[in-house]
Amino acid sequence: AVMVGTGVGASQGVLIKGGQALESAHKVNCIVFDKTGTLTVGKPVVVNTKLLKNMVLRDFYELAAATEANSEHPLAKAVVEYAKKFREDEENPIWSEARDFVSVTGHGVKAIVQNKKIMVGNKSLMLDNNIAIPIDAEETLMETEEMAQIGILVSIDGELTGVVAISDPLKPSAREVISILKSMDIQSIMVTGDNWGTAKSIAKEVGIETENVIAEAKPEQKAEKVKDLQASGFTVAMVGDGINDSPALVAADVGMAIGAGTDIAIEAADIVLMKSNLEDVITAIDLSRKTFTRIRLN
Ligand code: A99
Repeated sequence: AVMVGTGVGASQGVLIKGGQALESAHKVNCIVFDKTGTLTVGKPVVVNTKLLKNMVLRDFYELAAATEANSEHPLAKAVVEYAKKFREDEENPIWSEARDFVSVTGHGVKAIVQNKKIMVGNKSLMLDNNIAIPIDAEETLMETEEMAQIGILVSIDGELTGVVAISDPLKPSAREVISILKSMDIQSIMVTGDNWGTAKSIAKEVGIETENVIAEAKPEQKAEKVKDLQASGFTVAMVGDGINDSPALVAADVGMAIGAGTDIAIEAADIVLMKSNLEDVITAIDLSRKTFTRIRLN
């Protein structure tokens, strides 16, 4: 029956690495979810723009995207992707050359575009370059933070010109999955390395209670949380995609990795959701429940 169960799983895109994982899954009554890339898409997108100077949005994005085109940062990719919509030729989205590009790790980027000094980054990038942050920019930054977005600042020739709001959207099924798990008497918990503001706001959106959120967690702390829950009597599944989820995936009774995640997470997990669908957390538990009910009947 276990062989059948793992086979059925494989045919549904749920790779179960052995009988023990399939058996443990039917006892799971608590699931710890990583946030980024598990509950969220894991790929930030531009959701809003606030211009502080009178200028055309297309020109603003041309300067910002030409600068960001030189960076591999996920926020840079979001800006470049968004800028494409202002251009007819999608094949070649950047239409101005940037020179003297500088990347300031953890702060942002700078370059010269159309003979203008462009900077795109956070507050410290601006302050370190003696660029004043006006009150309306501060207010926009606070608003973005409240909505679990990242506000990045754009300056042109030393003047703050706009705030770009970027967010990593929830996976379309995330809210429903959490709600179905609740109806199955399975408690959901979210752990993330991100700050508390973003974490709480995403948790609210997805339907996880604030008391079941742990933010600013290091990889070892994710694993510790799993062990704490086990010590208080829960059978715990961990769902994650990143290298930093690996210790928790190993510690859990059932580690589930998102198929699109990192190889290290996939290796650490007992079950791999090959289609990267969050719904398959439920498929796996259902399958385990069916398999082990059947064994008991036989
Ligand atoms: C996040 N352009 C603009 N601002 C920048 C840039 C740039 N090229 N580089 C740095 N900054 P860092 P992190 P992350 O949506 O959260 C989903 O230490 C600024 O490690 O969480 C998300 N997501 O204000 O490199 C900018 O804290 O990446 C992400 O917040 O970033 C940034 O971000 O790894 C990634 O400097 C700050 C994948 O930069 C700190 C999925 C964006």
